[in-house]
Amino acid sequence: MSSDKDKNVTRERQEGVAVKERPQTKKPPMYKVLLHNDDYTTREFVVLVLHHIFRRSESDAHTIMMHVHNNGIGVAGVYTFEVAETKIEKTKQLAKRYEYPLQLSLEPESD
Ligand code: TYC
Repeated sequence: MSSDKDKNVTRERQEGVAVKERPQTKKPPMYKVLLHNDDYTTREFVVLVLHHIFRRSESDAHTIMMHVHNNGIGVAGVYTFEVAETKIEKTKQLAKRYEYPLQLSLEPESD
């Protein structure tokens, strides 16, 4: 069986067209969504957000919320840029509706 690379080399030879030798397997850049502590947002609301928007189990949601409560900041999840932005936007809208000052931010995963 001839490999993709062999097919590409054949095409380059026959048609004079350079073709990428590797299929696009490169992983997209990933971003951490950070949750910030404050004195006004209720613990229950933060757990609700982590469970329903960030798809954490109830138990993980509670652990993450307590981590943020105790340390000032924590990771809600790691996503591609678009997914991260969408989750941040949904959370901000929900927080606004309930008049909580909950803050979130985005950070590249590798730094
Ligand atoms: N510190 C808040 C309280 O005691 C709870 C809280 C946790 C708020 C995490 C924000 O990202 C947060 N009610």
